[in-house]
Amino acid sequence: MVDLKLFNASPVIDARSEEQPFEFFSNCPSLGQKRHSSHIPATDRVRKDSRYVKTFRDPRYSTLENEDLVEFKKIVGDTGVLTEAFELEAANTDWLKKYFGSSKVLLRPTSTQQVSEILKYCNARKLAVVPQGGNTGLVGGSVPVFDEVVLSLGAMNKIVLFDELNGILVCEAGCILENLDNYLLEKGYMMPLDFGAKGSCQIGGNISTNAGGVHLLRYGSLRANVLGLEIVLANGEVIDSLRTLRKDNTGYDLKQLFIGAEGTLGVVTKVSILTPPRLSSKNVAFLSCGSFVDCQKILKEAKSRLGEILSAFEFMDRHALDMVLKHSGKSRDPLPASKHTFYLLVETTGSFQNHDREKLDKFLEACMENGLVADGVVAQDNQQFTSFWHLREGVTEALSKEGAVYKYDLSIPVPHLYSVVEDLQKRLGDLAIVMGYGHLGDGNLHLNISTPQYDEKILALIEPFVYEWTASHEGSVSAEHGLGFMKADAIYYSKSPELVQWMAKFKQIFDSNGILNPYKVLPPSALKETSPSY
Ligand code: FAD
Ligand code: 2HG
Ligand code: ZN
Repeated sequence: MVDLKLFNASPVIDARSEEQPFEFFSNCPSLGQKRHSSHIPATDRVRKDSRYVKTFRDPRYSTLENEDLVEFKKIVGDTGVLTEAFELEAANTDWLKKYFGSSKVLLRPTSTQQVSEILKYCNARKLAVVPQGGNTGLVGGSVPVFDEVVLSLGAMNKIVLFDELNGILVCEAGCILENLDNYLLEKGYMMPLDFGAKGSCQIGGNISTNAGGVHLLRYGSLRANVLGLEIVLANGEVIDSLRTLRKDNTGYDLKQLFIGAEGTLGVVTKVSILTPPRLSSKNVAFLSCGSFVDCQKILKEAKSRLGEILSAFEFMDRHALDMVLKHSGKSRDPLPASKHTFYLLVETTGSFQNHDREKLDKFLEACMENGLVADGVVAQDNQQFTSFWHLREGVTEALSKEGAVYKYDLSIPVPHLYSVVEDLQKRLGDLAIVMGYGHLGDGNLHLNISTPQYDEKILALIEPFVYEWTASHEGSVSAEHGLGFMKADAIYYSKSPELVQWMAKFKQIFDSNGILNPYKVLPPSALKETSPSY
């Protein structure tokens, strides 16, 4: 038996800081979301991304008029049309408080029919529209760039049915991920995806970003778990592919086009999803490790020794851990004896605790004997389980409290995955703290660069360096967060011009007036080539 230290971790839940130094408008209610922005002085509402300078409002789009509001009220009623500045502030501001729109209206439909009528009207009027879920996206995809109409799905939050035999859930797109998981808890099932924003993000947003998260390693991507979708196209047409079949090879699988389309091809209104059984035995080990090569060897050991019970394999470097420890008051270092360069969080989920624990112990024993693990601890109870997970999932929030953060979500072949962090730290020297964390089991690095404030000169040192580095190592510039507004131009680092042209053709088919989420995902130049109206 491995002699791992016990650690009495304390609970580590903290609210997102309301003390952010930049953005728009005045005070605002939360619009039903858990987190929202506080008042930020007008002088600080500087758009932090230089892409704004290069992006011009497309003159093909109409400007909102009073008659439009009258029409919208006919569709969704007075309470479904929000126009006060204080009501719009949160919807115009992204989670990072880096991207700001200036929409004058937010619509809250309560049915597919209403979404259809809204889009039909906006398409005819050429009013641009941004579909918005929980607004937790990290690439500026969920907020308007200019004055687009915000179409919020939050009021469409009903569960349609749950098939207890097969674990198939059908629900509306605005259901919050954590609420769905809590609903399934009573039924003995769980959502196949999980990540830090679960308390605010919506299943429609998850599907539209093809969100990954910490359990993709075990349960697969949303592409594998989504069985059907109901989608409203830009012209109001409803595509009903809301099937509940596990297997269905009749023709093209059209729903796949809308998974990960970031609201540019259609609005997801209903979802049918396969959910795995919730198993009773869970363990998590928090390990430290001296080198990235050793982290990889531990991953290999985990795959072969834990096999079917391995449910997460996450990593973070010391900078990332320090960031959480600094900003999350109640968090404690589980391995305080000495500092190490890397930390791993290895989770198992199974149905028989003795069996699972024995496997985990054997795995840890092997890692210790081979000198791969420097130190480690296994959670002894739920509180420790939660607090270990908070150390990993709390990094994003901690970073947002530190100051400015430049975020890159990269897929890189695992042997090279951490080299970009080291190369960038060398390049930036004392100007920034460069850190890496993420879903090592999936080859997904979250490269984050923390600086006191946003600075164009620092951005110029990071980009295009990071994108070129990633492309030269056969990686992807978006592993799981999408392209949004931030990375629309960067698509060519991961996709050939020919593939981008095919994407633009699909955009033209589904949204010929280009009203859905403009300036996102595909660069306007790519759309101009396919559509004469651009
Ligand atoms: P939004 O942010 O509102 O929208 C995201 C995109 O989807 C936008 O382009 C929007 O237009 C579109 N959209 C939203 N709803 C619909 C709809 N119904 N129909 C059509 N288009 C729609 N992401 C991961 O993949 N893995 C992680 O581990 C992860 N961890 C995170 C942790 C934190 C603390 C935070 C803040 C974010 C994290 N994210 C992660 C990013 C984000 O939470 C996900 O991208 C999430 O899926 C977005 O869901 P949302 O409902 O907030 O969508
Ligand atoms: C995570 O895995 C999220 O924690 C956020 O995808 C990553 O903050 C980030 O860069
Ligand atoms: Zn992630």
